[in-house]
Amino acid sequence: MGYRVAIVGATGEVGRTFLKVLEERSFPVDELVLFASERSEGQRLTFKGKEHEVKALSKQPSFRGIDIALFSAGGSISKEFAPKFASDGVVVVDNSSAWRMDPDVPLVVPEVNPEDVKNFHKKRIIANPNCSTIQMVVALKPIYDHAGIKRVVVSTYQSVSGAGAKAIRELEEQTRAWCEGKPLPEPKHIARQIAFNCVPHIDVFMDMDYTKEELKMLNETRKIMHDPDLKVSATAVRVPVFYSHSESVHMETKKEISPEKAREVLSKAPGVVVVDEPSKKEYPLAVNAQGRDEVFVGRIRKDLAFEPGLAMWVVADNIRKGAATNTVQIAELLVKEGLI
Ligand code: NAP
Ligand code: 3JM
Repeated sequence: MGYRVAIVGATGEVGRTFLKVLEERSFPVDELVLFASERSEGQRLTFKGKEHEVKALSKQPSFRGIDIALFSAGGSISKEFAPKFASDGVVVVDNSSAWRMDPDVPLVVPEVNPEDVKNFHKKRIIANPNCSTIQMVVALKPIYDHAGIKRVVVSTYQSVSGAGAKAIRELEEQTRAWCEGKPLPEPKHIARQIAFNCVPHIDVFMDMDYTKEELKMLNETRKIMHDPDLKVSATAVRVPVFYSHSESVHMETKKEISPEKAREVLSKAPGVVVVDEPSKKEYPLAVNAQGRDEVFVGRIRKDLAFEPGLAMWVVADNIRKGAATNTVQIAELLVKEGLI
């Protein structure tokens, strides 16, 4: 038996990756309905060798008959349309930040808190965490279970694809202009010049001069790990990389855990690949994680500031594990648990 699956934001970076991941993982799709803005109406996208026409979301009178909808069209579309889908009987898995902190909406990373998925009945919405949070919690969970974690200090090195298709073009255009010796076009989709630069500004500034992206890493991690006391201090930085986010993660653990033991528990953890042979120049790299679904962890070592503590380097494809793959894994959980 298959499902009637809708994709909202089908023409975007994440939306197109939904199509690939659903196909690769043989998700049981009986029928596919693709939505985007009116700008994309009539565009055709291929799924399993067959073309599907994109519909304008705003022109759709009803969503009845759809079993599950995967959303990636930004927070305001999710806020407006997820409840409409839900009241038409659809289960929504949403990629935006719109619903993540709602106490009636589960926030799920299947390797970390799969049991939460079943608590979606009040709103019929399940939230997919932020890309930077997802890869961090997949790497933290095995250490948390083994030694406990008191606090985390993380700096991110986030690729431009996290800001959508237009930000990818912005890096290309600035780089091309620089190579041709021309003046760089004004930044539009990333706060400042991104070519040959690092920009410590992702999403908007909030309380205490932290960005919303940095506070997502604190609040979402606490919700996913069910630990409101866990302290997370983040600096989120956009770097001139096209795909995959990298993170430097330093943590104070509750009990001593050696780097050898951490390597062992991480090697056995679901969705994690340990790449950690510095003498052979083997450590996780953004260019190697691109197109993969796992979270890569390396540079595992004792932290020199936290006692007891650990430091590590965590890399994953932000559009796949950070967005599309995690969402499809949530849909798979719903199927496995008989919830749709
Ligand atoms: P993108 O490449 O800019 O694509 C945006 C998509 O949203 C396009 O399909 C676009 O359709 C559609 N859209 C925009 N306005 C719309 C409207 N009024 N009605 C219907 N569809 C509309 O962005 P992306 O990288 O795919 O990301 C999309 C969203 O996913 C983000 O805004 C974010 O909320 C979420 N996201 C989450 C993560 C995560 O960490 N889990 C990572 C990346 C993105 P058109 O082509 O017709 O404009
Ligand atoms: C990743 O509403 C918007 O403009 C989307 C902003 C956005 C988000 C978000 O806040 O939903 C872009 C890229 C995310 C995210 O995953 O939090």
